[in-house]
Amino acid sequence: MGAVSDIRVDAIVIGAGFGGLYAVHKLRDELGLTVQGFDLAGGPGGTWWWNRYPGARCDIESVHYSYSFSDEIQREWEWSERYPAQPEILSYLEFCADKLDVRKEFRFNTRVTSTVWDDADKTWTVSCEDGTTCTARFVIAATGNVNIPKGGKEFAGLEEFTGEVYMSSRWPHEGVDFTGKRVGVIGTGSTGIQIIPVIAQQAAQLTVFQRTPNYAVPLGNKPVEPEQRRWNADNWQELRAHSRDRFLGAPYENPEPSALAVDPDERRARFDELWRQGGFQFLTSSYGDLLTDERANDTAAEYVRERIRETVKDPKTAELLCPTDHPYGTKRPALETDYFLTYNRDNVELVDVRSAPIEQVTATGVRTGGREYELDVIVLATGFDAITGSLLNLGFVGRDGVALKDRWADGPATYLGISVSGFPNLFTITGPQSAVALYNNPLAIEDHVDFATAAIKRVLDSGATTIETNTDAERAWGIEVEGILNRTLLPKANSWYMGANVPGKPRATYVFAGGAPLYRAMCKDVIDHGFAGFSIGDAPAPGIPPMVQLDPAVAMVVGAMLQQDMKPLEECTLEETREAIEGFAMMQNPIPDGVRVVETSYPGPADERPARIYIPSAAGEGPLPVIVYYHGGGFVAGSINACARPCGNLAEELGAIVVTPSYRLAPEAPFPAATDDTYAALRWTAETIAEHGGDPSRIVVMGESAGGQLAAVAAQRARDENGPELLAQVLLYPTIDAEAETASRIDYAGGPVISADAARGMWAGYLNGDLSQASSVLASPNRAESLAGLAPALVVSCECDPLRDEGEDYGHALEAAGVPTRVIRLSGLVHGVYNMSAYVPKVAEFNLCVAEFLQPLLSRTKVGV
Ligand code: N01
Repeated sequence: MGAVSDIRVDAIVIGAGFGGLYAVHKLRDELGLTVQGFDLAGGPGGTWWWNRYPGARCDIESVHYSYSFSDEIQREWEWSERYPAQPEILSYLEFCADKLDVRKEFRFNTRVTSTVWDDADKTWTVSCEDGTTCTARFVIAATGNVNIPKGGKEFAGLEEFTGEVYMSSRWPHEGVDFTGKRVGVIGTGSTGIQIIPVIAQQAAQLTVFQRTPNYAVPLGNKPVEPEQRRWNADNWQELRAHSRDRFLGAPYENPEPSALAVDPDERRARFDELWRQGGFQFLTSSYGDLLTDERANDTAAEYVRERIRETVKDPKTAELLCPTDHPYGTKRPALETDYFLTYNRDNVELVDVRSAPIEQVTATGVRTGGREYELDVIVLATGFDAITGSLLNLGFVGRDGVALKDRWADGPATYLGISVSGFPNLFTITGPQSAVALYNNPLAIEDHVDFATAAIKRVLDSGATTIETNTDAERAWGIEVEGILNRTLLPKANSWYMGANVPGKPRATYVFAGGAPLYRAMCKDVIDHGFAGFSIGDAPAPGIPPMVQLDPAVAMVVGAMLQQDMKPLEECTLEETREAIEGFAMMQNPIPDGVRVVETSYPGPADERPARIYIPSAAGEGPLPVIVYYHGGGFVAGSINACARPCGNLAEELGAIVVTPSYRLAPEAPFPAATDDTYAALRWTAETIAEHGGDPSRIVVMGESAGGQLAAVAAQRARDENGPELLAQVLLYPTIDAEAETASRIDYAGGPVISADAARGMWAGYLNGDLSQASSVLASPNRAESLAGLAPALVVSCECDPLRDEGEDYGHALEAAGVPTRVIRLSGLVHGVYNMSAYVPKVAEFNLCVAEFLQPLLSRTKVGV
């Protein structure tokens, strides 16, 4: 394209890597827009155009590190190695650019200097160093995350050095000949680990200046045989299936839940196997708690250290190479080919610049620790002003003249990592706070470009000119992303993930660490709720969607469920539903030591039924209050086993005896079997609990979910039939009415965790398909003629629960009827969460609410919370 000074198009795309090429294709070929692309590089390729250093190679398998949107591209391109080297990826991207015929839309060798919003015209104007300006309604910034090198600013005297200086990411196209030279490499991140073994083979002497030793696992690269190459290209769909359902966006085997739950031999065997196999699977397919539990992480970290000590002959060098100051995987995991072996070569020396930082680059070398290392060449592999650097470099100025660099002075604030309030019509592809860095990039990029083009289409279809997020959405997203990050060990390292690798850069939340499936589910929820959190034109923005309201710990549980390919409950068979509900036991804190468990039974109306009694360690100080607890499970599932751990904890935390009766489940035993059993159990408890040290005059009936409904009904039966007199009723997110038509059943129709449809299905099972039975007060306690005279009630609801409102409405109706009642809503929580105590710290608030509520009622014995 010739020199153009003033261009006007529909959309501007900045960057010609994976993101930019695909964005131009989508905008031009699917939306029919005119597009102008810019890139400082001399051609397509993005990071792979710049990073030509020897050894540069991707460490996600070639068949996974490629576009997935085009069947044609997938079939026509064959990869020659398991892990592609830079020249092959560059050729691939050139091939894609030609195939999509998008080169012609780009101006290469063009530096963008500013990108400014005109609020009157509702357009962006990009200005370039060569004088070109370009105006468009939409801008897609596809500038990548690691492309602004830190350079040599941190090394005093570098400009005095008389030898050659190279930056890994600005490597000369003609290559560098190190033969016979004394070379110094600074930096041992992913780049250093790749470049060092290659330079060592050529140079006369290689000195590696290491500040932080890095964990590295074998890459396991190998050529792909021609026949296999063809097969891979032809069968890409099979090969890549489930990629987007896995944490890293590659179809790796799911990990075992915990490194601490297996014995050391088994764990070692698993690590051995994955070590032999090579690749990211050592992290992603070993144990699911490596990035969340430091003790679990230590097992992997120590394994890597052992392998380093085994490989590196000189014990001092080996020790220096062993990382100890950050957990494994908290800096971007590196993968290596002969990296540690390289330190056994006579021409390689490792220098610790942590204990003695580089003092000065002199005319002839590097001075550190009082010694000068004479060098002919210095290679800087010191990393990047990552994630935000490339965006800030584009000189964005948004609405009201606010510069992005000022907005982000304390760290980035975004919505989904793709949008910034005050910067309308701008989409940042894999921007800060998106699944950037922890999601296989080509797929992450495709997702973002798809999101951006869907948003642009929505704007155009609606006749509006702008789409913009707002500060509420940014705040919600910021809390979510930071909360998730803080549930991981990532903040324990000074990495570029944390903004901690560049002096003066704010340490903040730059990455979404919840994995690809969770991130995708959140973005989908935004779209499904009408681009929730975005205003299109003058229309008010729909509020934050359920997935973005989640407590971060709950969000991580939901993410784990998505990775396990768990079916939604409404699609499960009865057996699958029961299995899933029993599976919740894995997510609960264990029963505290000291709680005594008595297995017993009670006479139900149809049969003798099992029951369990939990007696807290404080027992013996006099008769204790008693909680009769009914498990949840939608009347069709659940058991006294599935709720054993919550009940044990409840007993200990409240200093109360907890009785859990089993009850008959539908559909085998439909309505009213469950209420008949649970009421019988209540009466039996009142008659017999004194034998176990319980006080029959202080009985609380309590239940969770469907168990909450059974508790509410039992409280009514105790009032209306033969007692007992109750101290209180505690209803945890109860379902109250099969036919409830509440706002929460609409707003949270899709859950997460339980959907309104799943709840309806369970009710249908309980009522034997006969919804007319819902009018019975034994099914719908809210339909009682009067609620007066019932036991004081506590209703604890979860914000993100389709059944939230019916429970709260029942609480308010009790209150209106004169029953002392408290209704407490716990924000960010979901239905069923009481059974997730091991993963969701906020679950502790349930028992705190119960204790606080019961305290004044239990005047005779102190509740031991
Ligand atoms: O950069 P880094 P990178 N004095 O920031 C050291 C991608 N990538 O280019 O850890 C002394 O990770 C610094 O030390 P420390 C990938 O996402 C992918 O290696 O800060 N040392 C560290 O050792 C990767 O994560 C691939 O103490 C200094 C190193 O320089 C990202 O790019 C390959 C220093 C920088 O490591 C960046 O990797 C390559 C100083 N003043 C890269 N300043 C693949 O796909 C910095 N260091 C395989």
